[in-house]
Amino acid sequence: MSLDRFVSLWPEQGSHYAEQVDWLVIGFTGMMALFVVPVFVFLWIFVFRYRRGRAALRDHRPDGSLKVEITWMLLPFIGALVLFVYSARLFFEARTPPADALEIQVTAKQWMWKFQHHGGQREINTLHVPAERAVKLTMISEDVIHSLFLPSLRVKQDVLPGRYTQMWFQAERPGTYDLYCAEYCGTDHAAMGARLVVLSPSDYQRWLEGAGDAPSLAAQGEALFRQFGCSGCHAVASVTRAPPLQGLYGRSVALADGSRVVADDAYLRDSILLPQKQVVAGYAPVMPTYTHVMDEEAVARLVAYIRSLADTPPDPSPPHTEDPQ
Ligand code: HEC
Ligand SMILES: [Cu+2]
Repeated sequence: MSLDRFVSLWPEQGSHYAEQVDWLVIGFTGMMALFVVPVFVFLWIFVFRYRRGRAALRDHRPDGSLKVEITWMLLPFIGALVLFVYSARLFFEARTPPADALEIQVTAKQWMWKFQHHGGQREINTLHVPAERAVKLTMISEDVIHSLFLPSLRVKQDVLPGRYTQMWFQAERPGTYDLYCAEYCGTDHAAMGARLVVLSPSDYQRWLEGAGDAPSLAAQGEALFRQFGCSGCHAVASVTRAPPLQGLYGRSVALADGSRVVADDAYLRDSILLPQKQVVAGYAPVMPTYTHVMDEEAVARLVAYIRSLADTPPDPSPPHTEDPQ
């Protein structure tokens, strides 16, 4: 293991975003140097030229120059503004995953990383992704706060218990990159590392096929939906009145307290684990909580299943008709 792994002036750049972040750091450092270096240069010149006992001309001190003062205020202001605009752009880019990003679900726990792919493939402490493709991670913790850090891609995001957080990146070149936990999370925090394996698109396709033929995440969710008795209430013909879940994802839902909320991943998760938190308008708050019954990975599968129903039209009547799909 070389020193380069710990201290590196030019760390590996795994994405276009990483290059831009580095330019921001270089730009900032450069601008600071532009301010600091002249101050110290003149400081030392004057210290020597005008020190006590030295025969120097001390008359005709200038007592102000508007031009100089305006210049030294305006130039740093413009410089800071340029950096601000550049970094704000990067900030928005980092927080706006492209709509067609490949979605991967991440569950962190002391002290490991678990990944679930859309197709149902699961991995622990290794994550395979394709190169040249935006990848969006939806992350949650089963215990304390962790933080997923991919130094070569210059992205890092806290992973919290009880709340989904998201992060996206697009690795440009195949290779293996380090993945760290960047939030102290207990005894084995330092060992909570993983590998990000970036494959060429065709290798990635091959990997997906070779990684076992588990049913897709949504299909696994559908199985849980029956196993946990959700269908007993949510199926069209059920006795208990519960809202149909077809076409729910992405829609705006009216709640019993008069507010509205968009049914995104976080809303679906909370509906399953904390059903009393947001009760749908017009329904009795009779749904049981599943907090101690299923783990976050299972919830993520159910969310994937309900998402897959997004394109199914909400059609509660007439009962006893099977869904065409
Ligand atoms: C005892 C009947 C019952 C069971 C079992 C049940 N639910 Fe519900 N569910 C309801 C009712 C009633 C509502 C509407 C009131 C509310 O929001 O709590 C609801 C609301 C929801 C919502 C929000 C729907 C919307 O339109 O916004 C989701 C999502 C949901 N349930 C998913 C599930 C899942 C997943 C399971 C199984 C793990 C499940 N439910 C089990 C009765 C049930
Ligand atoms: Cu951790």
